[in-house]
Amino acid sequence: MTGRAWAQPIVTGSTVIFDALREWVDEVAAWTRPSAIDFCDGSDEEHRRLIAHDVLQGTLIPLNPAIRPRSYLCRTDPTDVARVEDRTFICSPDESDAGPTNNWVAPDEMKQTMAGLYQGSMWGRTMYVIPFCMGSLDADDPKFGVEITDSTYVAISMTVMTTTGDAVVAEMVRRSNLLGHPVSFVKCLHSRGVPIEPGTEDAPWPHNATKYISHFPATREIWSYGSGYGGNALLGKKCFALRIASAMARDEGWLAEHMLILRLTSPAGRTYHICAAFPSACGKTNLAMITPTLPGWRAETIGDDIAWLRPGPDGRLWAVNPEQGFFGVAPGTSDETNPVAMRTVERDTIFTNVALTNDGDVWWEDMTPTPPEHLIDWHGNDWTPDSGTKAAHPNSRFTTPLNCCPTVPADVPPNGVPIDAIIFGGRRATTIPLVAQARDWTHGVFMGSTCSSATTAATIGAVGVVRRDPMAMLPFIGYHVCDYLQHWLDVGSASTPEALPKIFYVNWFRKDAQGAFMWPGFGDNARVLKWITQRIDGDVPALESPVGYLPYAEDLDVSGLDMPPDRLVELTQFDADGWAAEVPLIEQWYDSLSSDGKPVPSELVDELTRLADGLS
Ligand code: GTP
Ligand code: SPV
Ligand code: MN
Repeated sequence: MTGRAWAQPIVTGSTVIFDALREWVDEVAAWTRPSAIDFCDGSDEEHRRLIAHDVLQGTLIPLNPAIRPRSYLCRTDPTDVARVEDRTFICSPDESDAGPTNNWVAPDEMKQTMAGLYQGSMWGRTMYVIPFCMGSLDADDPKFGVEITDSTYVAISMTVMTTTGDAVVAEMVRRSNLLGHPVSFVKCLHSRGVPIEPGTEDAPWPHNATKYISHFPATREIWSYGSGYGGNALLGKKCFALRIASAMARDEGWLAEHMLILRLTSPAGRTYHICAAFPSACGKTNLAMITPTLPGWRAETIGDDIAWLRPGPDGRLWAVNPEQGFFGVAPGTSDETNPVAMRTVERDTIFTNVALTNDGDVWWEDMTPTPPEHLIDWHGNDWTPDSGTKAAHPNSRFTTPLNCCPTVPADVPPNGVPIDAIIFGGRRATTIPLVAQARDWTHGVFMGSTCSSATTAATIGAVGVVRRDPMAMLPFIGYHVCDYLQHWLDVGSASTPEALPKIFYVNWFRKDAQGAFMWPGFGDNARVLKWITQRIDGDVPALESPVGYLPYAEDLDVSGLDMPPDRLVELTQFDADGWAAEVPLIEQWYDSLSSDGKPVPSELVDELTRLADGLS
């Protein structure tokens, strides 16, 4: 392979940024001993070359170009299939800054351990240096990063998920010259930890049983070792855009959140911008790509996983999607549930851990009502419907550029869109109603802080266990959770109730006694969105309950739905028994959050007291 040596001049002008980069690249190369260094330019030609490399390597399998042009299947090692939360560390200088929801190791100690692991870890491999930008290059305050990785799959995926290469370096140089000093960038180091010893063959999916996903918020660095999968390895995503960015956001007065961004236009032509935070594999991509079943409503997709919300001079929160691509859950995606995603992945897509059909296409559970008679499953083995196993891994995913999605608007403003509503949610079979509106910002922050959800395959560990997941950020808050909750309150205090988004809580996942979902979900979630927009506009009354404003059943537009009235009532009403059981769990949760002299903010404790009092 002939990549470009990193030291070759890229743009003329200031060289300061290269000095900072060069020093770091040299240092990393001296530890990791790669056989070549490839400074990625972000060009299409380079993308094709890297893909060709991984096809030769056996990491990427070309799909049938007549069915899915320029698309590939990747099968990972079966033990490297999701984020590893128990191997994820927030290495703040002070342990009390990591708080009770994060693993902590002192920065020096972690760096010593990991520097040992990185010794010779890229031996025999190419080290890619990938300058990238989170957010538009034209934004007032885009955030820059450089990922060093020894994985071609990661290099390819980074060019799909972010803006990379020469254009980024040129912008870093331009801004450095304007500032008179080098722009800062997040140093993101990644190695799979599998050197190629002379005379040995490389594996299609090399990874190391020892894994570390370490963050150094004080110095804005990320060190990742051992995994090649998703959020463990594509360091612009969860590591940078949530964990490190949440620390930046705290310092700079904004919010970095695990949220989709949706633009919704009513039949009357009024446009709303909505952010929603649901835990991993709980419906963000699906809501971001919603095809409303209510006539006349139109939805556009601005982001599906991460939102950076900055207060504008008008006091409103302006949201940008810092990413350029989707890394979406495949299983459950179909023409019925998410036709927009099905159009999005028709071309230029890398599928990871899905099944392969006889004609060289992909398949996953529930993509079609009846599975094909024969497949090659995600392990590479023959599969039939009688196999009794999943053909695709439950956390199998598609990696696709934003511009493949037919509902992504062409003209998203670089500094974001003003947010009218924030929705929290999770996967709960009981208790949590279909939708509730917070009384005000503080109550909304309380709602967010109590978010709970059944765990999914997006992270290694047990599936289906209900856990608290504040703002859907439990695994992504880069500092003490109580400081994070206080920061949310502070962002509210810095604005006015009129300018702030209205806050809601939804639950698409209530189940009946037979275990079936009670709410149809997907496109029909537009019915709940309609009520939310009516509440924003003050067009519809609501019932005040201890858990916020609830819809009167007759105000939810269920026209055309086969929805028995008693089921709608059950979905929307306040469940006194359920909440009586829930409140002690929230109390326990709050008790577990106070640590290191940092209590849960008193305003939120007051909200909990108010809820408990409301029940009695
Ligand atoms: P991450 O990418 O892990 O952050 O996930 P996500 O929040 O984007 O979740 P996604 O939209 O990919 O949905 C995850 C799973 O939930 C898929 O299998 C979907 O089919 C399913 N799902 C999404 N929305 C709904 C819904 O409204 N109702 C039901 N029953 N299932 C849904
Ligand atoms: C999530 O787990 O929330 C994801 C997938 O979006 S990953 O990029 O692996 O974090
Ligand atoms: Mn996510």
